[in-house]
Amino acid sequence: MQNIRNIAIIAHVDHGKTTLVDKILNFTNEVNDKKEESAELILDNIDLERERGITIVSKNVAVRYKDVKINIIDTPGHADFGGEVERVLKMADGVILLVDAFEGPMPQTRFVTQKALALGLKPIVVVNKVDKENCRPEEVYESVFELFFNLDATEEQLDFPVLYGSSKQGWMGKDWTKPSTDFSGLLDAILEHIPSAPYYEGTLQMQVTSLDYSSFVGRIAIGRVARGIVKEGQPVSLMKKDGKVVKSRVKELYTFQGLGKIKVQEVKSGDICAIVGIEGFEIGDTIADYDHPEQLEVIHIDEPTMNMLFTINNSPFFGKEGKFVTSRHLHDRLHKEMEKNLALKVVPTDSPDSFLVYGRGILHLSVLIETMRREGYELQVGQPQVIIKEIDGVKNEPMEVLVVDVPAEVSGKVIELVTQRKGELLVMESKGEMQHLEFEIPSRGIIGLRNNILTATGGEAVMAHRFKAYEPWKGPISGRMAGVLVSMEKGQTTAYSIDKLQDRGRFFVDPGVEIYEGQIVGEHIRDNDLVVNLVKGKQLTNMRASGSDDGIRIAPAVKFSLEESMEYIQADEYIEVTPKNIRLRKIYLTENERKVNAKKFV
Ligand SMILES: Nc1nc2c(ncn2[C@@H]2O[C@H](COP(=O)(O)OP(=O)(O)OP(=O)(O)O)[C@@H](O)[C@H]2O)c(=O)[nH]1
Ligand SMILES: [Mg+2]
Repeated sequence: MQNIRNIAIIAHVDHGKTTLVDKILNFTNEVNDKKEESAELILDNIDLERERGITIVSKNVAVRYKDVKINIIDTPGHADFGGEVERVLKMADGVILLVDAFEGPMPQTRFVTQKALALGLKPIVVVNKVDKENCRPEEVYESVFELFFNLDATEEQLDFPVLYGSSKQGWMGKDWTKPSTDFSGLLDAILEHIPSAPYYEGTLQMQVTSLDYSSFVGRIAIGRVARGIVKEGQPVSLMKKDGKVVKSRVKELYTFQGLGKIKVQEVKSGDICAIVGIEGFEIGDTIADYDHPEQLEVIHIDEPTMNMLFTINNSPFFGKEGKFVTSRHLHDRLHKEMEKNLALKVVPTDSPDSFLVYGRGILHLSVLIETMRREGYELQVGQPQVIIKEIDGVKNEPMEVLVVDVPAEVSGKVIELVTQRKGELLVMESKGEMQHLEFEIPSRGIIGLRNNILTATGGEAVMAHRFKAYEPWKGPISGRMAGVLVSMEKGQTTAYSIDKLQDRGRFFVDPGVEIYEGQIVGEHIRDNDLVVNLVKGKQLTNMRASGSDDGIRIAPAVKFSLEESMEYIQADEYIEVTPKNIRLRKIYLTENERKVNAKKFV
């Protein structure tokens, strides 16, 4: 008799899911007093996840505790990857809902809780980060209870067990004021409250709920065996969403162990496994019996909410900093990405040099662009556009719930900024020493908002948002308030010329940098664009070390991250992305061309 628990860890972004999973892996390794043996590790780790400290794709791990195998699924908390969470919940019988002991439930907490409750999963609530100063674990527990209640949890679900603790310090227990020393409290709660994964007899049924990718074997199908047994070498039927049935064969079979996978001969229903060798599968397909296939209910995948134009780099600096620069390169890379990046769609345009790339939000798209730039690609991207839909003849746009926590004295500024962008204030209450604000706002209005709110609040605001629904168009929202400073010359910037223009705005480039005509070199203090010459200089000043000319003090250049750039540019502008630089530019480089084409962008 197999003894298995399948559990997903869900939470708002940064509430500590991955830290918890990491520490549980450590802890159970110690308990079992042996290191991973003979585990074939084919689990890939993504550089960007490490650097940015966010989870981008969900991961399966498994631990052994008191002779029970616990499959744990770590999920991403950022709203852009919410669709992923919804899918992988299908592999679980229960969830650990993690909530930050200061922040309490946030928009993504609500979303993932709602999905878990609707699937009838058994919840265990963990109030995490009780080591933080100013934390308020009891209040947070109360608000989680309230959240469950508002989401129509059943009596049984409302009776959830709760643990308090600190993933970082490595403990969870019943009383937050009396730290325990390890995770046994939590693991015992899993054994006690999460039902054992049942074995169902019958012909094979397994739904592909996520996928892994290896450069050696290609795409690997991951899912929970719902019925019967799957065996290595077994011929199977792959049942597609559209009803087509394709004959295939299980080449290799793995289950999860620790951080890796181990090769096995067979997997019984109830366990989660990875299958190599199934050609052409998609998420939601059923792997079923060869002769008598029966399909499981198809999973729907979240529609993209945003698109961006990806085009080859045609700036005057084209080809100087990257290895892959042609439209062929761009085309092939984007199509390869679609194999593993489920929520991504690539659509050709009238021009062979450009593609419309559809994704789930700024972060989702920026992760792709950042990855490409590190691989050596040069490309340009346009302003992100939200996807407008016609519903019953009415123009609809995506609306989001926006939550902002700010110190009370600056909350007025935040409300003003959000309201200017057609946001509507729905909730305002105090939370510790902070003011908690909830709005409903068009997705369009959120693009570019973060920068403004952080500036207006001296960096104190904490913001989170997530998609709510499509609703009728809310009318025009003004774009960027400020105009930009555009270079009229190609050449090297001089301290002299930057200094002379300092009262016109703030600059994005330092002295001594190569720029081109049409490049955006700064932000104007007025709302119109201004063409400036940054390359002229007195002969003498040119010769001296940049920035050190007598009597010249230049404010440091403002450097935008890729995401900030994506939120900053307007419809008539591009971001030029190369392995070495992120530059902003006008699509039309000369002032004359811009005048002629101005009408295209209104
Ligand atoms: N003080 C404190 N910090 C913690 C604790 N647990 C996690 N953190 C910190 O919180 C941050 C986010 O932790 P992660 O484990 O990456 O959070 P996550 O929920 O996996 O985040 P996403 O995957 O991006 O949704 C990190 O800086 C952790 O070190 C805790 O118990 N106490
Ligand atoms: Mg994580």
